[in-house]
Amino acid sequence: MYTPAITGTGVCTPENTISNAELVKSFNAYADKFNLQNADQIEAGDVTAQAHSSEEFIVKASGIHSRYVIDKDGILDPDVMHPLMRQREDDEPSLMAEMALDAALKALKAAGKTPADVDAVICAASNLERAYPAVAIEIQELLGIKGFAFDMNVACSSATFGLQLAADMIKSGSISSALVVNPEICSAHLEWRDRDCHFIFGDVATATLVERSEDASGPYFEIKSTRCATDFSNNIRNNNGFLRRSRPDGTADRRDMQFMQNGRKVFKEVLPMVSAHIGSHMDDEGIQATDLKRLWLHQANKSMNDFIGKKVLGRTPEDGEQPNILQDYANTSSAGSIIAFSKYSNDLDDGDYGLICSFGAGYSVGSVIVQRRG
Ligand code: CO8
Repeated sequence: MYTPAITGTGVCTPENTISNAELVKSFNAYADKFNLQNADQIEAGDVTAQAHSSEEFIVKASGIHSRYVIDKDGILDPDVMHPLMRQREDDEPSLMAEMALDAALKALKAAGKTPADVDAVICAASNLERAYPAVAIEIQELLGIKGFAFDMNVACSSATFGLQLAADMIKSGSISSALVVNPEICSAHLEWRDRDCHFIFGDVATATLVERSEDASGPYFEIKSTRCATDFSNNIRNNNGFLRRSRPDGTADRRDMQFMQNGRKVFKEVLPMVSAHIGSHMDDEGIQATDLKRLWLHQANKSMNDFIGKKVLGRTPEDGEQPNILQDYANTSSAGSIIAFSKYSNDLDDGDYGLICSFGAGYSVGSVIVQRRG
């Protein structure tokens, strides 16, 4: 049995940002136009008028102030309201592969390694740019990695589920290292015309290099234990898929072809699930709340994280104990907890424990207990 360790992480952040003020201004312009164009049906009660969004609501309900996106112009154009991305040729790198490549090169650099040191690539994300060939195999090719690669999807929990797979393969000896990459183009499956959710998501890619601890070139985080759990729910759902064309009304623009959620229910049901999951994972590993130096939680909602932090630690977390990045990045699905880990882990001391946890659609929850070494 080998000991798996996180030896490097990387984040690819798009250049464009959208502030809440910009987002609300464009949404409200869209809503006004919609209401004008549909005035007669609204008057007759056949169509519901679009209500305005508000910056105050967004910050209060979510803690989000801004988000990074690949294309800003399309999203903010009241006549478009979605990102515009050019069709790439088949012999060009796909967008997800390009973002993942940037994050992967940063993770390799942080670990002091090259692609020649990597045996496998796992592309774990909440949506894949195409069905096949796997995006992971394209990333493997771009990096010049031998071995194998595959895609997987557990929505917001994709990164922690991917880390469990990588850690288990390294433990067993079937591979000695893996890159787990999480390219998340959430802007392309978010419904920007729905005020209930238009503020929630952003784009980013993260990469985590997992190696045998004995191969680490510098300080690293030993993966002490991982735990994944799922429990079916329709409260976060996206009905887009390859059967779309076969259905009589299967247009690409139907509301349920984008992200759908019952946010209130998710909030109420996922919180106890996550708190209990982390609690029993720590109990089984003999880790006390007082042992934990840091919690890197999924970045969906500030109040949710405040609640989980308090439940896990048994007190209100001190500044920096449970870092949030969602105020700047919004929810970036599986990448969120890895961004937090990447930005806020280097200051831990030898022997310190921390916990990475993601949760979301499925429902799904994944936790990874790590210990700083060196
Ligand atoms: N501006 C003003 N008012 C608004 C707005 C707005 N933008 N939006 C809603 N309101 C109104 C509502 O209409 C409602 O009005 P009323 O009381 O008259 O009905 C009122 O404000 C309150 O609305 P909510 O009850 O919806 O507000 P909440 O306080 O519940 O906050 C949240 C909404 C922020 C969505 C919150 O419920 C939440 O964060 N829930 C948890 C969500 C979560 O964690 N989801 C995980 C999803 S991520 C995941 O699993 C990955 C999926 C794959 C990625 C997809 C990428 C696109």
